[in-house]
Amino acid sequence: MPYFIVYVILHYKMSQMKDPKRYTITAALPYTNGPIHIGHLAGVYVPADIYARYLRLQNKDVLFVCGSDEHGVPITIKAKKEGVTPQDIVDKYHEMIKTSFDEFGIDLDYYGRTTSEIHHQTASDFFRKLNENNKFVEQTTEQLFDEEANQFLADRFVTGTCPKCGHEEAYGDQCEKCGTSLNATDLINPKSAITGNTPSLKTTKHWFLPLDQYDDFLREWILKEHKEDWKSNVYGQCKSWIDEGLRPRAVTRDLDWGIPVPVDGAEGKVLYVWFDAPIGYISATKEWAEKNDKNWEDYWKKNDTKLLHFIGKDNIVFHCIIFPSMLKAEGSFILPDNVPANEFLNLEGQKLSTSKNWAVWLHEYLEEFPDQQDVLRYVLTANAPETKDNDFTWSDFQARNNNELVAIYGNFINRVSVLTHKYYDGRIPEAGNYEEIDEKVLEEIKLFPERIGESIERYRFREAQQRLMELARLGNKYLADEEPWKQFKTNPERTKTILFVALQISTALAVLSEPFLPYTSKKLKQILNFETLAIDLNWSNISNFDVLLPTNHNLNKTELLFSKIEDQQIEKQLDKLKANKKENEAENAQLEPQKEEIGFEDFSKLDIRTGTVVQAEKMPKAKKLLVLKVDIGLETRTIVSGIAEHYTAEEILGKQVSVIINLKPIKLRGTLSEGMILMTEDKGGKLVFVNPDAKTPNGMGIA
Ligand code: B3M
Ligand code: ZN
Repeated sequence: MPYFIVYVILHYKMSQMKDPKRYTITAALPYTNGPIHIGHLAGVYVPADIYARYLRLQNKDVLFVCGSDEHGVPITIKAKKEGVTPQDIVDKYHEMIKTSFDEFGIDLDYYGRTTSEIHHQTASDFFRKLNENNKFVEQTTEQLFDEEANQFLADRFVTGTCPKCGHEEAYGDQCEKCGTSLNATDLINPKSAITGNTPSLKTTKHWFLPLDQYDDFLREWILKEHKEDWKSNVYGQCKSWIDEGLRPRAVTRDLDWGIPVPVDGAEGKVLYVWFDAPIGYISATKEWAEKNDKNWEDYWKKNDTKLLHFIGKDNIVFHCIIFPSMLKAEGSFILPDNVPANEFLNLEGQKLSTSKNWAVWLHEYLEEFPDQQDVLRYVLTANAPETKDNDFTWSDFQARNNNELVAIYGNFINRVSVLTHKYYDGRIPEAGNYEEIDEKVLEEIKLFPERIGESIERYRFREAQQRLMELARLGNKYLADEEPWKQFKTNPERTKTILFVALQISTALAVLSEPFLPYTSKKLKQILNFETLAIDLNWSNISNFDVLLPTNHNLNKTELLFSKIEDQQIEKQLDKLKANKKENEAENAQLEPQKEEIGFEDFSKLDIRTGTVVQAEKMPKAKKLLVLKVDIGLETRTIVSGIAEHYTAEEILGKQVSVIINLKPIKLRGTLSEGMILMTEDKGGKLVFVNPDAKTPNGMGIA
């Protein structure tokens, strides 16, 4: 192609994307096998929401979609464990996750689910089209098989050693330690997650997407065209995958939960979850379009649409390599313009983990901090893991709330509104002549939309929020310097001007905070009485006006935007984490191996009987010991028991217990103990009694 034509095409493409006609913004579909936590929010949903809200505030045509990812192995494993159906699991968590998004102001246009009919249809059609156009290779290969469970093992059904980094708990689809995407048969020493058995090999047929055939396309599209604009963590991962050599990837599985493979000869097979899940974005768009009288294809097939995928770093290969290759193979879709993936958020220095319950769950957060969604959004954005993994700590949460939101933003707004009410009955005063500082401040306000917007458009949300806070700082400093509360008596005219200017800053803050702090923005707009303003202020127009809030406009009554978070609230959260950790350790505690086998004669030598505690007191100077009198039917025995850290004497008085009565008595701290009470431990490590589950006479034998 002649150089100038290439230039024209490239130039055309780029200028188009600079000012796209519409935006399709997707946020990774959460797996529906558990509730969501702060890591999800920080990595994906808050940044995506900030971006979408920012665009909407400029009256852009934006579609922001997400939905529940309801297929895949983790869901079936969870269902098995709980003895319910996969559908039960996804129904439960779909509602829970959807509610969490609503509560935290993740302002989606549509939240779909991959068990929906439209999705099954869309994904099946997609597969069929690729199949008809010979975009797959069918291959019969040997796959891992669990004889006992009578099931093929792929993805999360199998763990083993990562061939690349040696991590011993890599999954059959991915090593979470080094991020490599794997095939189950790559694992060294594979083990079934269902039975723990070593799998055998069994042949089965699957459909593969020959990623190796997309090598040229991916090199051109990612490594050349997006070298400059994709985040370096995303670009780097893509580059290393491509450089390592792409291999065909199976897009079907032998499973009974998922979308049936829609071709003949594929009984008992379903689509691979990572084949159907990203198509979920398209299905959600279709469902939204149907309800809103829109054309879904505009958002997926028109070149003047900018498509963006917000995801976490473990999803990069799927969104940058596999899904685009699928879209390319299909032929009629646009490709993502950017995939702004974040790194991971840790919690108090440790990796967030659903299975280990090391997390701050969104639904639980709201129980402790009702109506404080914005505080969490703020802190997560301030610490967003944009370029590297980052840490959430409760003390940082408290400090950011108290020292930034309360002390700067809240304090500024509170002073302005309280003084306006006090001096002018809530009516905006008329400004007199501006001093230099006033003019400077009023001019500076106009710079903020672009300043903040520039960071947002580069996916630098922490920086964007810092820039927003500079506006609040500007306001706070202006008031502190001008001291209207001092001027009021001596210089009432000057006071009017100061408050007038401060009210303009407040108004800009109300508009510009919305993407970051939607609840606060709403409250502030209510205080400032936006409803009766003649103009609809938004991101693109606030710089055009010299006055945002006019003289004589009335404020509504004031309320506090933020409140201080106390030390006890933070301690409570830390205690809760510690308790979760302990519980989890107990659950995962190594069980002792079985002892040596014994004959019945050995067992029958033990004389175990029911008894009742008829007297109990603490042994003096012994932290752990209680001295009990236990009625064992035959007589009443003295038993010294090491349970004082778990029970008080009062608590165990009258309890029925199981006692070994023929153990040779031993002296403990000078008291002869004539028996032993049977006990075990609960999840939290507390000793609990092993006793008959109905009241029995004392002295009954236990065998
Ligand atoms: N459900 C993975 C995850 O939650 C996955 C994302 C799908 S996006 C199409 O990490
Ligand atoms: Zn690895």
